[in-house]
Amino acid sequence: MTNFHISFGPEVADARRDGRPVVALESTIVSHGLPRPDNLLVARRIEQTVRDAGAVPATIGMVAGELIVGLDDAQLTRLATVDGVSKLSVRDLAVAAATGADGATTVAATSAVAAAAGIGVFATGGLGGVHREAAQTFDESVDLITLARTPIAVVCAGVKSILDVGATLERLETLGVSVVGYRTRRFPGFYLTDAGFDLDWSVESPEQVADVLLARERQGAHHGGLIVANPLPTDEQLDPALHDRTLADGLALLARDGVTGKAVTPFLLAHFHSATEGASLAVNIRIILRNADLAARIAVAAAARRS
Ligand code: PSU
Ligand code: MN
Repeated sequence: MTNFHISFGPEVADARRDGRPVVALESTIVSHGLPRPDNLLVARRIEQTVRDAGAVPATIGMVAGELIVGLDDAQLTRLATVDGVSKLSVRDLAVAAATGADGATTVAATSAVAAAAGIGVFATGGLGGVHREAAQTFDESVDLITLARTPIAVVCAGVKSILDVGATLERLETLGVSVVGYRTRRFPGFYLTDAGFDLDWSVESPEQVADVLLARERQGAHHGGLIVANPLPTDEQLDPALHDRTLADGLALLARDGVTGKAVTPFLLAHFHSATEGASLAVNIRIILRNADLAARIAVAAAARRS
């Protein structure tokens, strides 16, 4: 009989016991966001980046119905290479566990599981958000609503530029999710350094983010997420003209092929990777590695505040 709890990888279990810094990582980018065979190599590099900055990586996912915080290399390999890995949001977790599924966790599911496991910092590429045409399709990522009620800091490069960024920022405000720019007052657009919107706050160092987390705990008045928006330097972003062309083509293909629901995000990301002949993939990888490094330094600073 399965026990349906969270299982911890040995490295993460030790770190939790000793109060050492841990960074949660998602598996949907590995199974559904990045093309094979780069996905597995990148997944390992993300973990190594977290280690190099002094924290323990906890990649979260489900293997044969077992929800794991801290996948080992064999489990990570399975989620990166096997066909039929489900994309798991929060609502899918229990069904997937009870049916013995293999699954990759989205930002929403990873945040919820990480917070349940007592992990306070999470690194990803870009959040889900409000899709263009959402007024007709109602397609808004549950990432937003989950962050409204999940106390975790998520380091990301804003939301993917394939989304309606302005509407996403409005929803984050309504939902009470804190948003700070890392050394910027402009909200980043994932592949692009600047999505064209101002932010109210910027933070200047990992220590300052740790101070925000401590203030939230002490105030006890806010129990949602904190988005730390970490833009790419302008000389590392995707060429904006190439970006705009690729996005227009991708949205047209989406309509032509009738892609809807949770297939939309993987479809558009795959379109970018093939249409830009790998340029968007290189940018995507840079984003994730930079976010993993910053998240680790925040986790280290937060652990130092606590000891
Ligand atoms: N950002 C990326 N690549 C991804 C995703 C985000 O750079 O693959 C994934 C995340 O797991 C996020 C999900 O939670 O896409 C959002 O999917 P949806 O739009 O269906 O909610
Ligand atoms: Mn959606």
